[in-house]
Amino acid sequence: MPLPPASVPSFVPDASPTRHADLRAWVEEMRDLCQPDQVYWCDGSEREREQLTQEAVDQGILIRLNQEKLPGCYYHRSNPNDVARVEDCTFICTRTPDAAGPTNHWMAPAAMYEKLYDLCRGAMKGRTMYVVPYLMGMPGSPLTKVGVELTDSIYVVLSMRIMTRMGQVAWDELGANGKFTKGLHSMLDLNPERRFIAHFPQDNTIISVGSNYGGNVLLGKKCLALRLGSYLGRIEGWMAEHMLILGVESPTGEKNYVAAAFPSACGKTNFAMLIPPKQFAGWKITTVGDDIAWMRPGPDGRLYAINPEAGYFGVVPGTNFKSNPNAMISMSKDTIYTNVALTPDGDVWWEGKDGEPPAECLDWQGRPWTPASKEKAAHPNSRFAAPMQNNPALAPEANDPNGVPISALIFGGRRATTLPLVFQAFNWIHGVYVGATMASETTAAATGGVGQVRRDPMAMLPFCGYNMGDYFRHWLRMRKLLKRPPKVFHVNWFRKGKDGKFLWPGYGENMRVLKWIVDRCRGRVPAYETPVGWMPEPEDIDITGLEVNVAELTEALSLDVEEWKREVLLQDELFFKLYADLPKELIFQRELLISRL
Ligand code: GTP
Ligand code: SPV
Ligand code: MN
Repeated sequence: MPLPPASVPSFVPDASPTRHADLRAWVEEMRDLCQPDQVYWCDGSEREREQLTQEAVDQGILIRLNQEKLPGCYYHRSNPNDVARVEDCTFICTRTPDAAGPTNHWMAPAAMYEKLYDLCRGAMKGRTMYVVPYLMGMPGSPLTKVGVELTDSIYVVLSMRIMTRMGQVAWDELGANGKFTKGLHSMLDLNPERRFIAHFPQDNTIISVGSNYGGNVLLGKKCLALRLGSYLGRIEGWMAEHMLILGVESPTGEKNYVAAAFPSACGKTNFAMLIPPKQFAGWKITTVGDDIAWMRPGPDGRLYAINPEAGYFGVVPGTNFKSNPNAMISMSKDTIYTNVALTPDGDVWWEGKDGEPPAECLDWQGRPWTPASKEKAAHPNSRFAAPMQNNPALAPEANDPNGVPISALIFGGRRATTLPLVFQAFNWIHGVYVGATMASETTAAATGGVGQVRRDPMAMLPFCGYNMGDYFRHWLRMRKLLKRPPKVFHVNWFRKGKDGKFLWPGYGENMRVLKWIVDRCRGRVPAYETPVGWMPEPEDIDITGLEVNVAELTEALSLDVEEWKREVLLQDELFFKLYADLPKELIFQRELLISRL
């Protein structure tokens, strides 16, 4: 469908591919508000992708990369003031502040609508409003949701086409009367003072203005799949979690699935695409998802998970053929790179890529860069958006509407001290306590300081769309809906020795810990009881062929009771904040831990 020329009356109802009356009325209302020159309804076709890509290149929004080295790949630089999620500008607009809870920013819905509609009034003059229909989930899954994002950013349209099942497939799923999440996005003038990511759970609506970056604007991802998703999950009896999902296949063909919640930039994509070390011949890891899990009780009483996304929006720096070959291959074609460095031959570069740095290139802001430069060439939160089909380890089950049965849920943070390499929670309630009290050092994935330890319950602190105390209660309640609940574990790949170096090599070697976890789920390995949970003896973790020696592994697994006493005190910060809403089970768990210590 060619773009209508600007002189054509801007809204042509018959151009709409849907008979959905509410949707059409809403699009018309938003067109009146934003006053774009034209409205373009996306169909998700290849032809449309080509046309929009060409237009983005013509407008300087995308740069075509070297098509011999990187077929179908494009390069984008965001505004330097707009490089990560902005938690301070993210709001949950429930009717009462209590419903959003003390860990979310809140504003009354009417006040927020007024503020944002004021900002959007006429904001798309001279621009096109793209109507982007998309699915979170696959056609036919009971968990799948339809979203429609109105946006004035071609970058968003092209990224949504990679990250979600976008286009006709969503119109088909929606039908004439289906439910859908409304999303309105305008870049405005990218002024951080006018940047808001607002969620209206009661209206199933998201409005995002003033940004053009990742989780702020790809509204299916953090806004729908996690913030509104978690809100709906509580009402509808399922869970929306910030978790990767992977399959573990043993040499005998036994298959297990695990889901793991690590905070932003703490290793989900790497773990989901892990390649086992050569000592694990015959073991295979397959990726179901790398960021988000939607889970519901299945007919057999187990917890079943789908990945609602269709692509990966992954951290680039540090990715190479040694740390994550599957990610390297995933981003070798049909990928949009954002905020990495650009070499003179139209290739991309970043800190931690294989090989030598280029003698010269342009950094993420377009400034000349050489290896002598003091600043980094790629932004620490530079990202790739790649279709999941590119991943050689993609699990075929990633398209299964029923999802996969989860044997283990794994929590993990980036912790230089205290937290051992791995431990298993005593039971579900203790597991909820372990998840609720987890913490991690902050990363470049959100604006603000980097490296400060903060509580990040279930890796959901920035993503829980309602009161965190009620969220814990929902986790506890899910136990009653499950006959065979997953076992719960905690891992820490990031513990450091006295020399300041990581004690554990991480990446593919995490297979060694994952094997212990799977064996625990199947009741095949012993564990010993400690105050914090069940733990392996060093000899239970296979370190053959590793540079790590038994002393280092023992240190990675060690528990220091004095450190743990401090840890429990640090948990108070969150518990005090949530005290009024905290389920009493968690307070009992805390008492039990203190007495064991
Ligand atoms: P989001 O996309 O922000 O949700 O991040 P993520 O959780 O998917 O994190 P990702 O796998 O992209 O890893 C983030 C950073 O952690 C990268 O710089 C990785 O190189 C590093 N990392 C990942 N796994 C490990 C590990 O096992 N050990 C160490 N030391 N670093 C790791
Ligand atoms: C995260 O920050 O957890 C991400 C990146 O996955 S973003 O999509 O920007 O939220
Ligand atoms: Mn994430």
